[in-house]
Amino acid sequence: MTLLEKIEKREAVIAVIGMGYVGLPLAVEFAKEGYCVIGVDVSQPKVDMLNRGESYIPDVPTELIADLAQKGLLSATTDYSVIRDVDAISICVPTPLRKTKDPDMSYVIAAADEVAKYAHDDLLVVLESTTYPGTTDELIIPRIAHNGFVVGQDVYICFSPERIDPGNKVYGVRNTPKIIGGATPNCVMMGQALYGKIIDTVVPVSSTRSAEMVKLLENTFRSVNIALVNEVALMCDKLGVNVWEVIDAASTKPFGFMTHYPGPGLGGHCIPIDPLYLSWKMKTLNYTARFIELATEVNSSMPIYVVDKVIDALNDARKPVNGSKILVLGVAYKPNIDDSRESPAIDVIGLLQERGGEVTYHDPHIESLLHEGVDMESSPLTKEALHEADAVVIVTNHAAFDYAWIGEHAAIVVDSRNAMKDVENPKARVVGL
Ligand code: SAJ
Repeated sequence: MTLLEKIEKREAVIAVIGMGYVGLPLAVEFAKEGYCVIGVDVSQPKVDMLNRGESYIPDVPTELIADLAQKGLLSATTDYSVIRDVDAISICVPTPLRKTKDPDMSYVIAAADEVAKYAHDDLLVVLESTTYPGTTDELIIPRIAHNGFVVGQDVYICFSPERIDPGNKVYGVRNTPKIIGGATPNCVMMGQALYGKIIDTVVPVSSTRSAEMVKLLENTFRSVNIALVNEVALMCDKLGVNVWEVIDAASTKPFGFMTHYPGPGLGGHCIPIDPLYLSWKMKTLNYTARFIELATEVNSSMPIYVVDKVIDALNDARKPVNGSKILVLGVAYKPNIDDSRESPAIDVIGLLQERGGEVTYHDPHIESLLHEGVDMESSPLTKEALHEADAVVIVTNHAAFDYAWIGEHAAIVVDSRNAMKDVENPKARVVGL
């Protein structure tokens, strides 16, 4: 049976490499469609949890994993040799930055080397990891083709950017349109045939580079627009104008405007990082991606801007930061999720501690925070804790917080998310951005 026939008959065996917040939802979607899916991950604990029918990704219910595992449609392993017997592979490994802010392609290269080891005729390989234009052509194809396979004839290679939005209750794998670019027209056809079985809308583009660039445009667009409103917040502060009112009013324009909000900075493993993959690639072509560099500069300056607001608010109360008790509310990188990677809260906490602040935090979704220089446990959010705090800083506006209650019991609230907007006449002094 050809690969296309196996795909059509749902008899293709699929491997998903990297069972994180991108790979697991994708694997589950294929398994729900009736394909036999093998998750390949370097983490033995993750592999064991999946094989026990347990989920470790909040957006993927354990009951679903248990059901699919019990039906034999979903299993996991650390052993790449399973690739010998699979028909299609989606690579969903991390693409972080090194300390030098250069792309760290080690995970992609390691996965590609393993795939190349076990590659065989009639195999589809799709890279999903967000990366710079040229990655698939330069790092994936040479490794897979190294075995003498003809790309587009013996093996099929595509790039299809992931578009997972953690915590999004409306858009998931199936109803988020998926871009796919192939090394050859035959590759796109094969990629579309497979992804079209689990995703309502699959959008082909003319090359893998184009598909890689689509994703970077999406996330650079977001980073630059967030930087714009962050700078507008700084301008409004100097003008004595309420930036949130300005944005809400501008948002009434039914065309030609897209709402973004200022905040304490950019978190997550996508928006702060992906644009730097593009600017790095452009540097190798002797081009400076000016918007990306400026947006990075503005967004990176927001944590200190928030800390300055705290310092000024304490100063108005004749309290030095040094020795003051400061309670940070919300350390996840965005509301209602349990992920603190690259969270601006880490910078805010570090900057306050450097100035002698006695900082504690509370986040209902994050029990402990262990990042460069910050090693803390979430402290209980009680009336007493609010009374004892010289200042409370809202960094992440989780829905779980009772903002009226916070305004009732805190002395000072520095609100970097306009979370207190609906609280009428709070006892606390509320300071916005
Ligand atoms: N943020 C702002 N102001 C805004 C929007 C976001 O300050 O107006 C901040 C958030 O607080 C967060 C960071 O930016 O710290 C990133 O926010 P995000 O909503 O982009 O969150 P991510 O990184 O989990 O998800 C994004 C996806 N989000 C949306 O499209 C809504 C999307 O850009 C990508 O699909 C995804 O990253 C990815 O994996 O690339």
